[in-house]
Amino acid sequence: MRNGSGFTLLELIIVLFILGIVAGAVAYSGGRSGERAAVITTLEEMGEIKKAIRGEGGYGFYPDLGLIPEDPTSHEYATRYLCLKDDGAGSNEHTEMHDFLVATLGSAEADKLIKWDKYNRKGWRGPYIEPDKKYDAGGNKYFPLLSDAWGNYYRIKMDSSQDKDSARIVSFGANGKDNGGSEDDILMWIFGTNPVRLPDGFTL
Ligand SMILES: [Ca+2]
Repeated sequence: MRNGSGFTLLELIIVLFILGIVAGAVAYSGGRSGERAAVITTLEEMGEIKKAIRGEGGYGFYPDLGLIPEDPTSHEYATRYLCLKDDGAGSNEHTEMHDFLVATLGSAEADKLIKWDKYNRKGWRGPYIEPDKKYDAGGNKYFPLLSDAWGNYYRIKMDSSQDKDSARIVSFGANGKDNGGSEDDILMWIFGTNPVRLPDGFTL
């Protein structure tokens, strides 16, 4: 049953079917490479966070304060403490940092650590990391919470509070859900000997 155009309906269907497969394959490979780039970007950012906490040449959140940044009530806000700027007593960021130190160490220690002591080489001298600044609707600057390539906040987790060797930076990965360190979750230990946990099936 040939018609004038030289194609049978069956041939046309086969051609369209093959085109569909090709288009699907292209979209899939594009999606996969995008996902790969997202994992790599996330790992790079986690590396920056790790460096800000560990410090280099004695300058870092941990060497300065003897603490891992964590929020007593929510892991979501942990990385924020790395971004706060010491711009003098009375400023919002100074107060926020002081509150964190009080909650973690009590007020006597907090009062000591809130300022840099050059003789003992201890105390706060943030920021330790500078994420892109953002502005709210009123034009006021605020620090965004650091988030991974999928827009979810990094967590800092420890097996128990201030258990330094178990401290890791956590991204929930592409699905944005906490899989407890399995599936697509990405983990980077800050001090431990096991450096990173990559998503299932992912190789660098
Ligand atoms: Ca996940």
